[in-house]
Amino acid sequence: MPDTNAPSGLLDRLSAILGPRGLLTEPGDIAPHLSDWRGLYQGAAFAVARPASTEEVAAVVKLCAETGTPITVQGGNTSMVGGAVPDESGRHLVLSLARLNRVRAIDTMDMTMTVEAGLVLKAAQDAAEEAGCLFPLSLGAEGTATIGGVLSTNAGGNTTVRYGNARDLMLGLEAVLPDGSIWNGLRRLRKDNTGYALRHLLVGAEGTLGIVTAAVLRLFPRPRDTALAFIAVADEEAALGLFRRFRDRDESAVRAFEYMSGIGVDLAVKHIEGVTLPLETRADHYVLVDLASSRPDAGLRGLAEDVFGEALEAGEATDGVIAESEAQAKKLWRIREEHPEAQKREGASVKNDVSVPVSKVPEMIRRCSAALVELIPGSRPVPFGHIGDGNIHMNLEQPEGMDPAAFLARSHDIMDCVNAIVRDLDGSFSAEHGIGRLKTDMMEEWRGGAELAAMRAIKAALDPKGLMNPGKVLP
Ligand code: 2HG
Ligand code: ZN
Repeated sequence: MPDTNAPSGLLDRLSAILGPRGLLTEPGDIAPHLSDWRGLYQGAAFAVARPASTEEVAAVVKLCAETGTPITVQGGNTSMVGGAVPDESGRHLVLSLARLNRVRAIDTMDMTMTVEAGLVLKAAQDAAEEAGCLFPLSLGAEGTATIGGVLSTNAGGNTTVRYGNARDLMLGLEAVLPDGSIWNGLRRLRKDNTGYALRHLLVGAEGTLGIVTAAVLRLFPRPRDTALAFIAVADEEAALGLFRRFRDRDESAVRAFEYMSGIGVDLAVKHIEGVTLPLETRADHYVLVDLASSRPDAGLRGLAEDVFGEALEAGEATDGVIAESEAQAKKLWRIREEHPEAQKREGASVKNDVSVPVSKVPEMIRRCSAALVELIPGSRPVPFGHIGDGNIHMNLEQPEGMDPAAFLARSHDIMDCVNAIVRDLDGSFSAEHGIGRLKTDMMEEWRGGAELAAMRAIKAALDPKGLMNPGKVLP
């Protein structure tokens, strides 16, 4: 085999470990692994390894450690921050976990599920459902994103308000460390205070400290009563006020509480087939309230009607609809879930995945929107997202008619503009999408000093050769 950018003889040795199905070297086969969904990066790699077992992952990593070969780890390649694509050098091996996708075990007494890293999130949800349980992590990319990816980025998504982030849904991990050793930490314990929590170090490390190969996930009782409301609200404060009303009435029932701006919904209606406004008149602000309980007699529809009525009376809500069926609930969710796709179709947009304390969300949205329009006249702020946990996608759509490339050239100004306000409000410049490649240059300013020094020390201790996902997370 020709050794392009690979160290001499490496491809043959990889091929011996992985077999013909496990190694891609043809440019056409490799291509889909080199660019990201947003189209921000176009990388290069000499091959894509597709191991089918943890032992094969370990053998590949060992060989890379021996030959000084950088590895880019890839799950479903749905990163919003270029976290899963290699750089342009062509020296990287892409290691895809796609074939490591088995459900190893489900235990409905322990309420755990042991699954491999390449299992698609939706498949994990389905497996839990088949066992009569719920795996609650839910996000737009769930049909493609994998368990290894959502853990490595500590993904949040729509249900953080109720179930926490990916980290909170994980009890144990199996991983291949940068020297090629296999760490089996697949413990399904609710209590396990035994030194440093290595599992929590790997969650959110974006593959820079090792490769997650399997995990023990927490399961929950499946919902037996649900209700979904799409409500137009007076303004950002009213959106938060409504959240408070639901939370105060029954905190455990709120499975998701999402905010959408008028323009975000307009774009979804404009660009996405089958998405329509379920209300008679357009509003500037909407929320989607998703209620669920494992109690069949929870009376959630009644609760939704009561709280909606109270909010109407108080002038917080101006209009709304409560889903009459599962099909209608799905349709209402689509208005929210199609936001990213609709923004993409409208033109160039810059994403700002930020979080602030929940109480400060209205101020953040208002200040950022005003500052962005001042920065780029005619640009269109499209804030939307997980208001119940303080994570808003403070995105900016290009002005109509502007050259997309000229708009994208301002990306860093746009992000800086939002970040300055978010910082003033004690927030974070990356809420749920991670750092990847896009935000490494923000780490010094936001996490510099003792925190970044400790991160660097950890990286140097576990991955002294710097071969695991180089160029990601750390500046
Ligand atoms: C979502 O909440 C995702 O839909 C994507 O986190 C957000 O496109 C975005 O900015
Ligand atoms: Zn999101």
